[in-house]
Amino acid sequence: MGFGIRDSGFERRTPAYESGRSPNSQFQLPSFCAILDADASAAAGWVLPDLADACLAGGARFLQFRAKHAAGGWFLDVATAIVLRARAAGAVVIVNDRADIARLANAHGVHLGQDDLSPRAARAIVGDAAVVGLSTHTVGQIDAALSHPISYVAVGPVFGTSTKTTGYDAVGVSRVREAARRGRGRGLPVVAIGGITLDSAVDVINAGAASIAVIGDLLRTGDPEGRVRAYVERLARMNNV
Ligand code: 3NM
Repeated sequence: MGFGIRDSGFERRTPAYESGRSPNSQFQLPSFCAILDADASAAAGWVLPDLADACLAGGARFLQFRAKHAAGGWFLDVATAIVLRARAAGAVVIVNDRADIARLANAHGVHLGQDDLSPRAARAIVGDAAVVGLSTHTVGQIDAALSHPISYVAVGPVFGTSTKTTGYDAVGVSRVREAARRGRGRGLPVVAIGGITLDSAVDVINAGAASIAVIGDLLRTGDPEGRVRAYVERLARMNNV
């Protein structure tokens, strides 16, 4: 399936980043990433596996599970439930921050923030074949990210967001364009995040993002399945024109 990751889990092989290749550089990221955020889901009255089902039914093939305030046992149980659903649907699922949970839940990889484990340390846990993404907010962080063993660089917040206190002003689509330009030379795709809505999705992809990641706008209408379908169809139309 996508990302060249074996269903049996993370395999230890000679790390690509030690041989100078960019890990997972052949990967084609799905253009839409549904982030299943534990706090936002609970506030909207959703149980996470049900929300995963809704997003998958709507056509999402790239999920991220994020639970900033969760206890480890609960986090692993829910991650495992989400991974089972995602794999059955042929979707990629990554875990925010926790490389240990990603590995134990048999997820495809991990999304890291600037203060989380370094990409190299996370890879020691999830393996060379896994997806490892890194959040960035400044041009300096984007440049530094290019030398890490990562699969994609995330850039945000593109627009104002009330979902996360990032400590950064909105960076705008111009920063997405800049990140895409810098990442291109390394074959590193850009995932854009922060305040993205159905109305702005096309502009963000047009600025060079390979993928957009969304939390709040999925939950806003009360119909995440329909909302995901609208994103997937709108982005698919871009490829057909
Ligand atoms: N990370 P929404 S912005 C989780 O800039 C996250 O790195 C960001 O939620 C970053 O789609 C953000 O509701 C919140 O704005 C994304």
